[in-house]
Formats: sequence, structure tokens, C-alpha cells
Amino acid sequence: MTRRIMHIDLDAFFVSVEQVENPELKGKPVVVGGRPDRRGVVAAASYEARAFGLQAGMPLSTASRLCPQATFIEGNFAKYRGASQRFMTILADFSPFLEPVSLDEAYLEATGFESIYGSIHQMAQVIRQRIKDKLGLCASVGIANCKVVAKVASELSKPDGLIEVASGEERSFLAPLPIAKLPGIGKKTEQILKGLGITTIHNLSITPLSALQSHLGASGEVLHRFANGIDDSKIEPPGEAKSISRETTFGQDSRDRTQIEATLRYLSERVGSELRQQGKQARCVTLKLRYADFTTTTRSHTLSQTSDSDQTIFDTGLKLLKRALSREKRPVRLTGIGVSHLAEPGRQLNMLDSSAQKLGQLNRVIDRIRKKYGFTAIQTGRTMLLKDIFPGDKNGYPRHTPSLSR
Ligand code: TTP
Ligand code: MG
Repeated sequence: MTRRIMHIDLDAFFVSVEQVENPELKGKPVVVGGRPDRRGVVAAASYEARAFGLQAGMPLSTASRLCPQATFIEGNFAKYRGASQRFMTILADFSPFLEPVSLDEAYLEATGFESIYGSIHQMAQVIRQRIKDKLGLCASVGIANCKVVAKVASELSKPDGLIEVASGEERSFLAPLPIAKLPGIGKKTEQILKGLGITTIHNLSITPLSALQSHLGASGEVLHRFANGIDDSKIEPPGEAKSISRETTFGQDSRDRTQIEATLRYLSERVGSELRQQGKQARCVTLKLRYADFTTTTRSHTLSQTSDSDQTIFDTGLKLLKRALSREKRPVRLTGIGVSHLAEPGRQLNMLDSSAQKLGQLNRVIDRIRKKYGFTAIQTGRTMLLKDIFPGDKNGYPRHTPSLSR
């Protein structure tokens, strides 16, 4: 039996949810991400706005310059999360083998479902219609014998499209496409490959594996397989969060160490609180910085023992921050902190370490108070400063960037 995998991705997701709520926005250039005079970036742009060159990640100021007539919407993450849950529930009716990848995107195992729907193509049409009827949203679908080709197909079919790649046609389907269309090829890899004269997926597929490995390391092998339409990875049922992170863009680019450190402290507390809520411990802490010129760097540190403490996350982040900024001239635009390599607590935690134990108790008390009275009910010396910087409420300081990171 030939393997049939579907990749389903909603079109202009955040914007489409707004358009369902507010139908007069349909067919118009619409941006979700914030007001045009605010800092921050475009989270989602309608296809009508994309015609003006707008795209996700673009600063709002640039977006409003390119398309001043667009409607700019702040956005409401809770609303999108709700729509995402309804979307996933619909998909789960069709196949028990479902892998949500992000809020608006999932892989679905469809192998063997031909007999129920007549064909997998027909099954995809039924799914698309159901999503339209129940949610008012358009979903684009790619069907192929593996995940990577299905994803490229759904991307190519947008908006409101459906492409099925017949078994055996994977390689020829990918061949003419530019390398940037292949999942796993970001800006950096694209530049390296272009430097080698590789511009199409066909070029990539015929480049000797050893050459790719010497330029790209381990990912060279994966990309070589992908370019040849080979991907054996399975549909993974929803797992638990693999990392937790929080980040924010400053109102104005900042060189003020006190402000940057206070923000880092606040974000560390947010991450720590989420970590404890999930009952997890982290092994690795990562600092993210974006400078005024938009270059973004991350630095990570592996802890000697796992932790769920705000203090440990912050201390580690602060060390990374000091190292990163020691000779840095550029002002900072965004800062973020994340934890990864999560584990259930227990074995790794050295319970004989009484200072770790005390810190653990303290964090739990703080979590209880915050649950009852709001996040800002407890402030540490450093985060007190934030009151003057961000207009906050009892639930915390609203952050500009609607972050998808978990
Ligand atoms: P995408 O599926 O990448 O984008 P999209 O649904 O807006 O558009 P399309 O799929 O038709 O190309 O992301 C889904 C949502 O995730 C998007 O609506 C908004 C959010 N998002 C961000 O918040 N920041 C980002 O940088 C990106 C790419 C998406
Ligand atoms: Mg989408």
C-alpha cells in the first residue's frame, strides 16, 4: 500500500479568524500584529496585503509604508488558540494519526483511507469543506508519500488549494522549485548553497552528499534526502512542550543595561512559572537578543543539574547576556529567554541540596500568590523598574510580539 500523508495548513490564519468575526474585512489588505505606529512585526498578512509585499516578520512601520490602506489589528492570541483547537478537533475526526505542528498546521496519516472516501484527494476535499463550513476558514492541503513533500505541496497550493503528488513523482515535483521552498533551508543555508551555485532543488538533489556535508555538517545529509523526496519520519502524536520561551520587543531600542536586565528577570519569571505549571525541569537555558539592525543571536548554556527555578534561569540568562553585550555597540531591540531539554523532576534533582530545595519552596509560594492576586502582585527588586517602562496590569506586562513559542 502506498503511504499517503496529508499536510494541512490554514491560509493567513490570524487574519482569517479576524475576517470571520468581521466580514467587511474580507478581500481587503489586513495585518495582525499591532498598530502601524507601534513597534513590533507583522504576525499575519492577508493575501491582499501580500500583494503589496507585506509578509510575516516585517516591521509594522515598513508594512504601513508599503500599504497604508491596510487595516492593522492588534490581535488576540487566546482567540487564535481557540480557533486552533476547533481546527484540530475537526482533523481528529478524520484520522487518529494526527500530528499538530503549529497552531494552524498538522500532518495527517491517510494511508488506507481510499476505500472510505473514494480517493485521498476526495478525502482532502471533504476535510477542506468541513473546515470551511464549521470555522469559515480556508485550508490548503498537500498530499504525498512523505511529510516533507506533503508540506511543500500544501505551501505551493496556497491559497485555498490542494495538490496531490502521485507516488513516484516526488523528486520531479520538487526539482524545479527554488531551494528556499524546501523545509529546513533558512536564509543562512540558502546563502551557503547559492554560494555553491545551487539554486534549485534539482541542483541540490544531484550535489554529492559529501560536498553538502562538508559545507552544512549533519543537516547536509537530511537536506540531500529531502531534495530527493525522501523522508521516512513518522506522524508523531502530539507530545508535550519541548521548550518554553518568552520574549519581548522594547518600545525603543535600548542600551540601558538596567532595563534589559529587568526585562530579562521578568521573562525568566514567566518562563519559570510556566515550567513549574507543567511540572517540568529544564537542562538548558537560551538567551535571545535582536539588535537594532535586526540581526538576531542566541546563546545557550547547559545547567549542571536540571532546574525549574526563576533564579537559576535568570542567573544563567544574565551571564549569557553579560557575555553577549560585553563588547556590543548596537542597541538591543528584543530580548528573550527560553528553556529546553525538559524532564520530569525527580531523579536528576539532588534533594540533598538544601539551597535548591529552599528555592523550590519559595518559587511555589510565589506561584500560589500570583495565581490568586495576579502576576505583578510579587515583584523582585529588578522587575520593580519595569513599572516605569511598560504599562502593566495585574496579569503582567503585555508584550508586543505575539509569540508562538511554547
Ligand atoms: P503561517 O501558517 O506561517 O502563516 P499564515 O497562516 O498567516 O499564512 P499562510 O499559511 O497562508 O502562508 O503561520 C500561522 C500563524 O502563525 C499566522 O497567521 C500568524 C502566526 N505567525 C506569527 O505570529 N509570526 C510569524 O512570524 C509567523 C510566520 C506566523
Ligand atoms: Mg497558515
